[in-house]
Amino acid sequence: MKKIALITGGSGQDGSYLASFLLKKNYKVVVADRRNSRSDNWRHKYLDIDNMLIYEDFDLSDFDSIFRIFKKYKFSEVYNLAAQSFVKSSFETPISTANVTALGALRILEVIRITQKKTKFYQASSSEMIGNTNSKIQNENSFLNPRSPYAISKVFAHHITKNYRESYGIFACSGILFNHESPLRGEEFVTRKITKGLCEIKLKKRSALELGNLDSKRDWGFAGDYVEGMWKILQQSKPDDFVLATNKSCSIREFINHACKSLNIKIAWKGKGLKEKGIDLSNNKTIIKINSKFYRPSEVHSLKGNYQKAKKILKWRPKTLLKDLVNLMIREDLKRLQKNL
Ligand code: NDP
Ligand code: GDR
Repeated sequence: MKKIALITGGSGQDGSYLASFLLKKNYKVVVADRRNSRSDNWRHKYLDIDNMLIYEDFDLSDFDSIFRIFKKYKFSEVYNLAAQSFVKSSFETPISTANVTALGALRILEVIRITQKKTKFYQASSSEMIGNTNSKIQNENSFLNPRSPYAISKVFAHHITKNYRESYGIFACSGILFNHESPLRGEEFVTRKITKGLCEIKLKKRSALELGNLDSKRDWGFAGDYVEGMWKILQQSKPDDFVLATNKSCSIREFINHACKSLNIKIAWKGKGLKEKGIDLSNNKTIIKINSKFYRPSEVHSLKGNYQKAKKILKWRPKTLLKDLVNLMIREDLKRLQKNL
């Protein structure tokens, strides 16, 4: 009998890589999403898996739609990846973010408790829960000081997952994942905004790119590596929570430097704060400008994850170096732009 996995948010970046990974492991994969999320299905087409998945319409804010899917299939594993996942938007839509990102996890856990207590549950927890911290490197035991409605919603989902594990014996786990990127990253997130924007500048399709705070530091890995960690978390004999990260971090400015190097653009930085500019030394043109509209009301300044527990117990490690990740994202963005995709 094939194992059946449910992926909520299966049309997003992680959901797409996870679906591809689970298909290779011979799972039957059910992708649950809002229908509009897959109108062009570009991520599944990119991975060539769009004909191999079962699609179910659902909304994480709607208990009935979750219940209906659980009545139709008996799941071995459920990966709850659906969320309003853009931190900046959560300041503008805090209530709907909490409804989906916080209560959505509880809705699924309730359905599992009522209907399929043996189903294993994975919650997509986030390093944003740790928020601002005095420690240079963070792990599963770090103090949580979330800085956005998104991060606070993830803290609720994280704790309720632990509570259902402890109260009802459900195999419920959280992966506390630090930022992970790929050519399938949404264009609103800073890495993809940078790789796509700089490729457009290189191809003379735009003159400059506007960004917000360049000083914040993130620990960036490759999404394709992280979905393997998600699966490994659910294959253990005991349910537990794990950090997946790279143990390295760099600022947004340094990420831009990597991307410029990949495109053979020589960039120099001038000015500070809102007046800072990135200048293309080949023609003296400003290619990076700062716009205060991309700043957040409260920022997470620096994150770097310690993945020792995952290394020891899951035998997981990140395989892709940041430089290779940037090169991959640039290569794919150039290809798409040249084909006008
Ligand atoms: P994406 O934003 O790419 O994917 C999230 C998916 O959730 C989208 O397909 C989205 O669909 C769907 N979704 C949003 N709201 C609802 C809803 N009400 N009902 C059903 N589906 C909904 O995120 P990622 O793939 O990058 O991340 C996956 C998960 O991991 C998220 O929960 C994120 O918060 C978390 N995470 C991500 C990290 C990262 O660096 N990528 C790090 C740590 C945690 P739509 O297109 O319609 O909005
Ligand atoms: P993050 O990712 O908030 O870490 O959440 P994002 O790429 O949005 O921001 C990273 C940092 O870049 C700064 N920044 C900008 N960000 C965006 N999006 N656009 C800009 O123009 C810009 N300029 C500077 C931000 O201020 C921030 O400091 C991601 C999401 O995937 C979450 O769902 C996930 O939980 C965390 O990673 C871990």
